[in-house]
Amino acid sequence: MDPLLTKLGEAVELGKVDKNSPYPPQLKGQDGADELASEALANGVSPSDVLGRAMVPAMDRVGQKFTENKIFVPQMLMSAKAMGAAMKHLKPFFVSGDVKTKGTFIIGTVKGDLHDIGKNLVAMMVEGGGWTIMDLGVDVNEDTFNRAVSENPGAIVGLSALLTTTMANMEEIVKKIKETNPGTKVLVGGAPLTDEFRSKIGADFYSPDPRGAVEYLKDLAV
Ligand code: B1M
Repeated sequence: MDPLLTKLGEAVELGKVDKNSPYPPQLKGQDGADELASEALANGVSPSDVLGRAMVPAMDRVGQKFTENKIFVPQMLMSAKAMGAAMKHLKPFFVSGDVKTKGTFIIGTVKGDLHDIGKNLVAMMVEGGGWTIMDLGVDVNEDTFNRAVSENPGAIVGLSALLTTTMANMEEIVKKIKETNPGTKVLVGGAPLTDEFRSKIGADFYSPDPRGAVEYLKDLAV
């Protein structure tokens, strides 16, 4: 693997945001995720390799260490921050400059859930697919989703959840959207979800990754 990708993976895993960040002490003065992602892209490494071979596996390692009680929430937060610093360099590659005409995609992480990295990636890729994005952020309840749908007739909705506890909240949100705005298509995703769960809660489509979301939306473009 490209040594820059190895270093980037380590920076994300250890939560080294940029060169100036003092954390973690053992990487003091060294490039962080910010510089390493920028350098890898400038050297011609593809954005999908930067994401798929360095950043996402690093977050998996973070999750694994958290499960094993080797790290705790503050370290996870630093890794998320480092991931965000690297992601900002990827955005221009995933988002085209095309006029956005395909419709509006409303996306949010459901109530109770603060994980936004996967949601942001989906938003970025869907935007790159030519959609106007309305990002409602994290911890979004059914009323906020509903208001956004009512104000944007015909919009498609995307719900993200990363916790087994918060994925249960999707059911209520889907129900409310479908009751108030019948015919609205709702797409769901996030690590703990399955298509069986999607079917149980009455959502229209489940995608395990941003690519599947983009493909699904292609068929719904106005
Ligand atoms: Co949290 N966390 N976390 N966390 N965290 C997980 C999810 C966990 C699996 C870690 C673990 O135990 N191994 C675990 C969940 C266990 C479970 O429920 N099964 C967990 C836990 C327990 C918690 C807390 C409860 C910890 C605590 O406080 N004791 C707490 C909950 C806070 C809350 O939300 N209320 C918590 C907090 C946090 C931080 C805030 C510290 C931080 C999030 C920061 C942020 O997002 N800004 C954090 C992090 C970083 C993680 C891990 C390490 C990484 C998540 C991530 O960003 N992955 C995570 C472990 C892991 O995932 N391996 C973990 C990278 C991202 C690209 O992948 O988000 O899966 P992902 O998105 C993917 C797909 O899922 C999909 O596409 C994306 C790209 O491929 N996708 C969609 C996502 N949304 C989609 C929507 C779609 C379609 C596809 O359509 C609409």
